[in-house]
Amino acid sequence: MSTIIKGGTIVTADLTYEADVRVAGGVITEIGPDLTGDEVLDASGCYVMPGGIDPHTHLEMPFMGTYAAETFESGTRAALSGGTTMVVDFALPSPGQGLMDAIKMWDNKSTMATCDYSFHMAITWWSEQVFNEMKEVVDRGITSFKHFMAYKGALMVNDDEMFASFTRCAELGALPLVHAENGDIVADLQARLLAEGNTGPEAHAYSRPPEVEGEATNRAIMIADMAGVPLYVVHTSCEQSHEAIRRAKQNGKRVWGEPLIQHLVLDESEYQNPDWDHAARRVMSPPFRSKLHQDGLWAGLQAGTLSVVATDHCAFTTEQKRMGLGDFTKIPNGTGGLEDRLPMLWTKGVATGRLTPNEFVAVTSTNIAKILNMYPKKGAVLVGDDADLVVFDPEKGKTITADTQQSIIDYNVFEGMEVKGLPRFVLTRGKVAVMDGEMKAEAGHGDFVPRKPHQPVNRALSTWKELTAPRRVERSGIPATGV
Ligand code: DUC
Ligand code: ZN
Ligand code: ZN
Ligand code: ZN
Repeated sequence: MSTIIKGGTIVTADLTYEADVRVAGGVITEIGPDLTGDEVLDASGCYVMPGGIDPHTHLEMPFMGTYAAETFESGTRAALSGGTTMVVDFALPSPGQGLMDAIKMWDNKSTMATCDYSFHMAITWWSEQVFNEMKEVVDRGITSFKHFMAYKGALMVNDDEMFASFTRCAELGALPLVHAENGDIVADLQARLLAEGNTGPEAHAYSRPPEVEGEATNRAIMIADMAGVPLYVVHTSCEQSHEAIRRAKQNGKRVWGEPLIQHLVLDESEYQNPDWDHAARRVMSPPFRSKLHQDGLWAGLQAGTLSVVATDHCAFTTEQKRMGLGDFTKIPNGTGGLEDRLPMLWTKGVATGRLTPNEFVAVTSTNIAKILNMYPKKGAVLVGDDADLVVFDPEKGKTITADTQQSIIDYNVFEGMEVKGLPRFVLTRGKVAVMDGEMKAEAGHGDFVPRKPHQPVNRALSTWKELTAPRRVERSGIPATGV
């Protein structure tokens, strides 16, 4: 039994060409002209691309006194509906909890996933146990470790803990990730704003200015360089952070930045909306920025100084958001976007001429597959690879609304916006999950994707060690003291 994707234009990160694709047994078995098979999917007028990979989701995550309401089942359904065929979620131990214990919890939650998934491991506390367990985590196929530089008193790690963990990552061939915001300063600004009577959601943005992100990004880059390890900066939202990443790249450091589709499209004016619910639903960290920062993020994607577009999908219901009525610091931080990332990036990026279709594939799929060491199993259209594919119709449009979304959240931060460019078919390991717009995804179809440690060649080319390694000065005589 084989399925033929017929008459489309294949678009990968580096090639555009016309060919049919044969899919059998969950993988691509043939690419070429005039293929025939048992089932034919008409891709005429469409682009056939590697399915999107969203490397930044928080599904069913305990956070800020509640749980992200999007489940692995609804979240991956939303992903597939929008052409994303893999998510990488964060296994998050509570401080004091073992890492392997957290993996068990995430294994249980993810059994209902409709598409493939992998995990990053969050380092939320530090001890000999954590040091030792990091090796087990890597052996289990989880080779990236996330560090929160914010959320003081909860998830935040200090510089000494970060340096120890980054050094351990270097030993294990693992990749450290950072949520880069100066958590001490955020906590201070939050307290001041509250004391001055600023309790509304707009104060959330005032408590997390671009400077706290720029400072932390630069600090994390320097710490990573001293540990001799590459660095991936999640949700890069502002020019201060982008600038630090750009400078690091220019200096030969392996550092990657990840803007979110929300930051690329929505801006800080959302927090000025007189409707409390409207503003609170858009509270996330880092907050939305000004148009100037937005332009900088687009420029970074064009220049290649920013590498991946993700969502940080961490979705709460309106009722959950209302936990923060009267105190903005208690509004659960997070927004959704899994379903809309590809259509929105196409509409605002490709249709406007900012990105080429090949660049679109690079930043939504291929780059992260390479960074996370799962290329070309994921992120490519090649014979032998997983048939995670999106057949994308650039002429098909819709108005985004929560009424028709797969996500179980009662609103959508892009509500009312038009997109042009939607999946006609989506295949997850060869199985058709979206058939001409109709959702056919099956709970439990998704598999965990283990990842191998990076080869030494992928490690950071730190100049710090050679330049400042201590060299003892041999002296022949001891100078006389006193006169
Ligand atoms: N930011 C959010 O807005 N939500 C989840 C975690 C994070 O860093
Ligand atoms: Zn995060
Ligand atoms: Zn974060
Ligand atoms: Zn996140």
